[in-house]
Amino acid sequence: MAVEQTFVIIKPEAVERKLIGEILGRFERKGLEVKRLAVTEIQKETAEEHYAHHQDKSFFPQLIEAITSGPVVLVVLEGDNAIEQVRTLIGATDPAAAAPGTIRGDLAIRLPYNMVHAADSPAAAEAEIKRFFGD
Ligand code: FUP
Repeated sequence: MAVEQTFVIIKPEAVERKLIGEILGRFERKGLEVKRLAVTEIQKETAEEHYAHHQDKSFFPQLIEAITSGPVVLVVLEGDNAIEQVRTLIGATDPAAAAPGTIRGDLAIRLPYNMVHAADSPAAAEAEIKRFFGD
């Protein structure tokens, strides 16, 4: 079992709803360690780079608008198999379909407002930590 680092964004809708503690608490209770934490706002150019793989989708403008609409929390988490563990904890992309017990299943109801982003592979985690924390 490899110790990994993964990258999470607690999105503006979660910050607005005062759910930072609820979401971080779920990761901590699972046994993951918070290694880095920052409250910031994501610039439009950074958001467009982060979601570049969706740039041709009809929901792209709405997605960029949502992630840049207010403060976010950037998080680096570390632990055994952290990338897959966090993807399991957050649940399916569409909160309407996400299982109860998951962050998206419990706290959100409609796209694009699914509360959190989490890296989905080791390559993505490394690139995203570099993009948002700059090293
Ligand atoms: P995920 O990795 O689970 O965040 O999923 P994706 O990379 O596929 O999607 C990135 C973001 O695009 C989601 F968080 C929400 C948004 N999205 C929509 O708004 N509509 C869709 O049909 C799919 C994704």
